[in-house]
Amino acid sequence: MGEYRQFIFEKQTAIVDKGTISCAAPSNIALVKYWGKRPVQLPENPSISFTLDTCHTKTTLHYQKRTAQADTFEFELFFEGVLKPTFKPKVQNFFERIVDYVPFIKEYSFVIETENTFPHSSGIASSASGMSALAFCVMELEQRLCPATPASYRIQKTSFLARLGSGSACRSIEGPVTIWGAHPQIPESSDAYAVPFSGELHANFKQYQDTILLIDKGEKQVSSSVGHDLMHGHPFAKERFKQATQNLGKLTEILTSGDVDAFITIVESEALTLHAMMMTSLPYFILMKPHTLSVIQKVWQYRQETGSKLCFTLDAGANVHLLYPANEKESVKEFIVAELVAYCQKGQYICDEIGFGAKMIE
Ligand code: 2P0
Repeated sequence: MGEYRQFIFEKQTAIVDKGTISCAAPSNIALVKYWGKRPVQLPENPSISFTLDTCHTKTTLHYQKRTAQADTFEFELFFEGVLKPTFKPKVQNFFERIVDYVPFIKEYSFVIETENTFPHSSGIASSASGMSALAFCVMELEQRLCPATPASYRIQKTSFLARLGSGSACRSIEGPVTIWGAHPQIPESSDAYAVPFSGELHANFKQYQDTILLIDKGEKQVSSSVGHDLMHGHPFAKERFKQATQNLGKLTEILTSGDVDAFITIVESEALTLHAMMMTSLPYFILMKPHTLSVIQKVWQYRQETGSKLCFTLDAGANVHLLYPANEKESVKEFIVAELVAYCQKGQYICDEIGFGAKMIE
């Protein structure tokens, strides 16, 4: 913890008994992937992502000052209106990791109400949006206890706390593009929190679209935490971490220059490399499904035939994220309906686009 003393809460200046905080925090899709970490939640390589918009978690935190001092956390958790004791260990673990930085969480009892805009167990990771939403609420409470906290500090600390909940969550606080992990060409970058991409995002990438094809909604056979762990002692790990660092450097230049073809090459290579790491882990595993590969083939064919700038990326799962410029919205939609919906479970897909991060809601 020593390194991050700047994030330890020190001076309470306001008295806060009870209240409510509601926020919405989005999911994000990595362009250069985070895969491999060291304790506690520090990435082995830097990653960069588009913040999403439609896919988000809404969380309401009701807080009430406890009457007696206690050394435990007190909270109840409702998911989509239903009390969910099974979700408690994740939040308990999160609170344990952040308590040194936000000690006041022991002084309150909480009721947490949370819901996702995307279907439950759709294979879309809810940890990024869920943990960033909860971190955002906790930081809003800190703000109420010390209203003079500068906004820049608050945003950075929110990302810092979110990371301790789930690595990729730290990239969901801001948008439209964020970078997590120290990178030699990006002086403000850090392993401890994400920072917004500071370059001028080229017009080609504004309102970039992400349509998520729900290929397989089943429970993943190998969780991301196990996958990250398998990068320890992985024969290609060292080269992979080096490659990710290089790809990130190139991608930040591409996001400014607007070279969409170069963007496609890096993004698709990153997706396949992520899954190649899984396939070459010991034990090895495959998260793609036959329909994942069918969609990839179709995307390549479509691009060759039409000159479209449509490309794909993958998360740690079978679903395919289709990325494309806003001016292709109509044509790609037609292509999806005609050629790709058949590969989606129950024909389901979600249309999203890049967004601007977590925010308070009424
Ligand atoms: C990413 N993924 O960069 C990569 C690409 C999945 C594939 O970060 O253990 O849920 O909570 O830090 O963030 C998924 O892993 O893992 C992930 P933890 P997380 O988005």
